[in-house]
Amino acid sequence: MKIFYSDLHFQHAPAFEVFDGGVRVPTFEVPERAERILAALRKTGWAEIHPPIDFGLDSILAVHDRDYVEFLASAWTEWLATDPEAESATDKSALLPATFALRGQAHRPKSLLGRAGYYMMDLSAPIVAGTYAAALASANCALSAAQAITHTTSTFALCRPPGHHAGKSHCGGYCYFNNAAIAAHWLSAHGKVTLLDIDYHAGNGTQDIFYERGDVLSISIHADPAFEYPYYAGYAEERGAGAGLGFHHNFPLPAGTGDEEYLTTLNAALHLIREFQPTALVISAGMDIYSEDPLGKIRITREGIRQIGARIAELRLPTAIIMEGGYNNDALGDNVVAFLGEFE
Ligand code: OKP
Ligand code: ZN
Repeated sequence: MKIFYSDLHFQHAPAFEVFDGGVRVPTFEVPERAERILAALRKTGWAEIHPPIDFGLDSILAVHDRDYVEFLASAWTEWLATDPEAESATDKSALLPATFALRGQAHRPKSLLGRAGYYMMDLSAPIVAGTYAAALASANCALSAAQAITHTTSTFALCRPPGHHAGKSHCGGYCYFNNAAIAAHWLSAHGKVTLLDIDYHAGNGTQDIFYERGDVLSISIHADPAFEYPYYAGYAEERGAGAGLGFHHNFPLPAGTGDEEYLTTLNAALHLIREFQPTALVISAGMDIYSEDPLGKIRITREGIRQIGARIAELRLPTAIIMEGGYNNDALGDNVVAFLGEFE
């Protein structure tokens, strides 16, 4: 299997994120995650690791608003310029605002902190020196995987940072560019596409991007946002709008969901995919559904993860598998290999 990986991800390593209650904690989304996955893949007999191809900004601008992309591109330099000692000062080691725009009452301001609060949905997407370079490389891994499935069956993009919380014009939840959506949009030039998101968290960014499109069927299976991040999207009644009405599906799950209930839900999602008859499939593959994940509250075993992979692979569609979350670093590599192995 072709795997797309870039070591530019190392350049994105924020020291902290902010948790509920204002607690500053070391970030869960660390470079070690990608290195653990890479190490596990290297031990298999089937992983061919390739650097990504550079697709240029147009493929990203097809999904994200230009002003948002420009913000990400210049934010760190602008932040440093506000204080020449910024990089070494702990309170300036990342750009993170403390004020956020309200829906329906948002003027887009010129000031850097004003724009930061306008484009960020939360305190889990700090911008550091290498964020933009790493996010671009991550999107290029997803695009390379998308292109590869036009002539092979399945590929894996070892994306870091992840992407599914990033919308047309916002970052959040460790995500800056929506890698899977960028890949799905690229593939949509060749026919109907399905994006299936199995990350533990609802793919609110992906929902935002495809909500009014009928040519991309987007489906997300996740912890119920009634109790879990991202809280404001991912509900079952959100089914798309306009030309996209009926082409978005959310499957919220209760805390404690186990393999059997998960697989029953997955079957319903797979049924929708078979009816839609896409020419290609993109998977947002988050391994935070795992029972021992520090951020997750559902209980999928490694055998469950393998079975999820097996059932999706049974669709026999060209499939670009895009890495999203998963924070149990000791188990992450083996979980990814268990899932991917079913597509080999
Ligand atoms: C990214 B992905 C903790 C705050 C929420 C954000 C989680 C982002 C998950 N109470 N932190 O979907 O794995
Ligand atoms: Zn997640």
